[in-house]
Amino acid sequence: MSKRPRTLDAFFAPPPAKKQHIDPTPSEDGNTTTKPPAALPETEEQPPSTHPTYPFPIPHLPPSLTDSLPSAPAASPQILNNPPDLDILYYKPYIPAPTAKTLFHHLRRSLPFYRVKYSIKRGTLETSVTTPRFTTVFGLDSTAVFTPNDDKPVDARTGKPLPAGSYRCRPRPIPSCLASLLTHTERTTGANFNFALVNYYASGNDSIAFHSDSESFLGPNPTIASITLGSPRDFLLKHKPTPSNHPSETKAMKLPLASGDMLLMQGRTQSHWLHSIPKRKGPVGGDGGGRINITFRRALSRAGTENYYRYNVGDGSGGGEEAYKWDDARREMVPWKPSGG
Ligand SMILES: O=C(O)CCC(=O)C(=O)O
Repeated sequence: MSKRPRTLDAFFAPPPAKKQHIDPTPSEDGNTTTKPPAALPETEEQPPSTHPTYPFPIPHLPPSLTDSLPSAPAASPQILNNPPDLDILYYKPYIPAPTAKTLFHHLRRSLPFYRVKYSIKRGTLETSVTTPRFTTVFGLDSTAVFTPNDDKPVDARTGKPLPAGSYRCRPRPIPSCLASLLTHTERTTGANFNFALVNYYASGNDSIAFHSDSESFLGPNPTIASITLGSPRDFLLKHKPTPSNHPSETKAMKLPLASGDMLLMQGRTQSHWLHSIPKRKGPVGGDGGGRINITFRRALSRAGTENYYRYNVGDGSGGGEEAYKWDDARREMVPWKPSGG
């Protein structure tokens, strides 16, 4: 693959091509691979993103990276479609290691995170749950849009302001540092996204339980791009139980995700498979054990917006949960206070 010196901004700048032509070619292990798209143009530095819903301004990506960077994606994806109902493109990596490292540190330092509490009812018993990782979310379902000069979303069809109370939550526009990565990922994959969900796993003790992203607000067979930055973690997959499951289908698969890797989950993956990041004992390695996961998705209705903000920022009744911000001196997320922020 050819290499030329490029900036980090250039790496994530919206590339010119509309949609990549997927050209499957066989690889040594019998799976198929696809060819990467062409190189991307350079762009100017941008000011931080601001919005009344952000607890603090969110910087744009750093203007330069001295390293030489290859064209993105850094490797052709492996197609994982051998087990029944699985349809995943595994980019290993999508972002080359030096860029992934810079991006990890930039996003960890820049984004507001939350440790959301919510309650679940099992029968008559109500249990309080604290999400076992830091989360944050930006975006808006496809029924509404943010216009450049409007703080509030407007109706996507008419462009008119939405009636008061249309959303219980307060949707946040996607800041430029994530928007450029989103646009690049859209061009790489041919998918369209309107949400960026970000998880921060501070250590091996943070996790996400087996689940599928199969909510009706994503529509049937949603396409979800999932990017890993920072420390490596195992991504487990197992087929949802069905009466006729073959034993080989119910066996969990393990993908050892490293910094810069991307999974493009599509087709029947969400309707038939569960995935998780289990807790990990002992040192996690790389970047002090911290890992960022970004998922880009497309929500089709307001229910998606309400759900994503409820579970990734907080219920919004008192303005949301307390925001956390990375503290470089303490090497941890600390509650963010406007005066000390
Ligand atoms: O951290 C990951 O790789 C998985 C995240 C995930 O499954 C989710 O956010 O729904």
